[in-house]
Amino acid sequence: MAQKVRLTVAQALVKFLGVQYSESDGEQHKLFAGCFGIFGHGNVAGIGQALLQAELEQPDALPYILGRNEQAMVHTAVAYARMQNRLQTYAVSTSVGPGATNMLTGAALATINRLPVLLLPADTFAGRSASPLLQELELPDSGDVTVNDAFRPVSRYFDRIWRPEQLPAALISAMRVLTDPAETGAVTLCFPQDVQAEAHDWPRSMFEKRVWHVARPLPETAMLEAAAAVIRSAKKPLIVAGGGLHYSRATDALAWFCEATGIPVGQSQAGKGTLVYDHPQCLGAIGSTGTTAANAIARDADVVIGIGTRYSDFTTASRTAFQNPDVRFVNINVVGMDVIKHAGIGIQADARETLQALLPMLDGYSVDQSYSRSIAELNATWDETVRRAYLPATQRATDEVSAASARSADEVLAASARSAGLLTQSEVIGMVNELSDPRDVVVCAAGSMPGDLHKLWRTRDPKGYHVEYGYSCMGYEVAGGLGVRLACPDRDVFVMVGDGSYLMMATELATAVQEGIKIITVLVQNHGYASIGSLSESLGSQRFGTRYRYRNPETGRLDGEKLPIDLAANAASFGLEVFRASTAAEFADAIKAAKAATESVVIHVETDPLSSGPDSESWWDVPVSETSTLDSTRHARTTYEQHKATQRLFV
Ligand SMILES: Cc1ncc(C[n+]2csc(CCOP(=O)(O)OP(=O)(O)O)c2C)c(N)n1
Ligand SMILES: [Mg+2]
Repeated sequence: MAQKVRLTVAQALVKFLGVQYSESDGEQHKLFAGCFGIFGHGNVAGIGQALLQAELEQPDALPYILGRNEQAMVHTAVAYARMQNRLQTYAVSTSVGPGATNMLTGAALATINRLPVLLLPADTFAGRSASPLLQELELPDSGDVTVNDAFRPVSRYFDRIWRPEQLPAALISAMRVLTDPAETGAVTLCFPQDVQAEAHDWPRSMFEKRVWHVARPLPETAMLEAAAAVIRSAKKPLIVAGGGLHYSRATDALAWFCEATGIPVGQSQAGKGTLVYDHPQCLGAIGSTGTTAANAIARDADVVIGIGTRYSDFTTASRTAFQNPDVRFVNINVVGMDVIKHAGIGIQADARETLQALLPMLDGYSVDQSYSRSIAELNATWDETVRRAYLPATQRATDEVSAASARSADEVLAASARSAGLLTQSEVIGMVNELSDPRDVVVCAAGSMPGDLHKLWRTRDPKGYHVEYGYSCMGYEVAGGLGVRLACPDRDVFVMVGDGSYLMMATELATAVQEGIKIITVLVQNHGYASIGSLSESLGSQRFGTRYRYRNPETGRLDGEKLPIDLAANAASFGLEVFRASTAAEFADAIKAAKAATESVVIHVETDPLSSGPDSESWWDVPVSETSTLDSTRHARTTYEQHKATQRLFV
């Protein structure tokens, strides 16, 4: 057999991707479930031809899916990778210019969330025979810069295949980074249009099945001992659980560790589900959108054990969550830059391996009974808060009046009158939670829902909660939901999307219809940005520019009537079944019908934008103007300065 095989660069790329596998715990997975794409002149003849040839000759090697928006295709791939614990992803092929740069936001999202995705933007001619091309960036001072160079800071590996000979080395480097737990993120390989179509003689070995082992770096004994000594000294320890625990598949190890030691767990957005909501050591969400239980424990904790967390500002309440003057940190993470955070004792290793090695070293250690009792009490209080938040607004009002912590009856009645007829967002979340199956997945990314879901969603399965909050990107929701469902066709996927996010990118509903992929989209209409509106109000900016209203000819401002936009009709235009729910009963019926459906469904529900979820007793650092002509801003600045004074840097 000839040692060489003659193929174009694009054909070689597609053939290579089809035989890559990841391996973890002895199990192999196809690294690329397929390739998303949108064709333009930059990729239609090269990579497009190669994908066509592959579809006809080997349909399962790298199935092609046509998306509607390049950014959205990256979201879908990333959501899929997250559900598959980073062992599988998709490639995404685009044209040159705008098709390529449309992926930049997706690339940043992947890299920030540390999720693998292979981006294949086309690039302008290596040979420059016809420059400047349609959509080519021309710079007077450099000849080798294209718009694709913008991918460099948001990619964990970036390469441009100027010559066919470069391809094998570039592909090997790309696969290594995609399957490296510490380095993974967006990997970008740019393919100049002319090079894609160029033929070359490739070594046959390049197209043999290749298995990429996903490493579990082991902890060093000395660091384990140092960590064990600190934990043993702790009276009020707390674990901060991040997404790394999921990717390491360490959730069982975490449960054993907590049960043996009694150490409670607060969860970041990515770490939610690492313990199920009713596990005795689960304090739920921590930080700016946390539960009062997790935040009370965090305030006094003397040892904080961060596992697989980046300690984002939301997780640490902008570094105000931990107020014990003697607090110390132990950080377990595969990523070096996370291990050193908060001047912690760092174990740069796999979470599961580390928990398994650490547990015997803590033999005989347990938190004392009074600490366990206060954990149980705090959890019971929060559970009651959630129960009340799930109630219909009117019922909640009466319920709250009778509760010991009730505000004045007048206030409660005013609140319920204001929201008369409209469901509250907490109620909507509660109904979705109660009417979904434990293994179903809730998906969200931006707006007021991520915070409410973080606090209120009762996660009953480790993978049942999927909120993208590394980049909190409006428009992720529908596209991400598609990726989740592709990864888990046996779970229903509830995409919770605000009207703002829906308007930004609902396009992949078309892809869902095209592919017959079922997602249940709960479209929460509140006529603008409830999230940024309430943030704006709290910062003295009076909800400026956060409502979807007509420009008022009398005031010249955006304070006219509500826009008549009908998003339910818009959703129906995709060829989907749409339910309009305005009462709790209608909403419940719609969820039941959606569960029974075999195709994608949209549930349109209008909610009260002014009714917010329960308080986290926490803070988020968003600086307020130091000087202002507005009273609202001056008051907010005073409050800001009070909070700012409690920030602790731990250097
Ligand atoms: C792409 C993008 N642009 C802007 C923002 C800032 N932002 C965060 S939430 C939000 C409003 C979201 O509105 P909607 O989806 O209606 O949710 P709601 O706030 O009403 O719950 C904005 C503009 C963002 N997160 N992502
Ligand atoms: Mg909204």
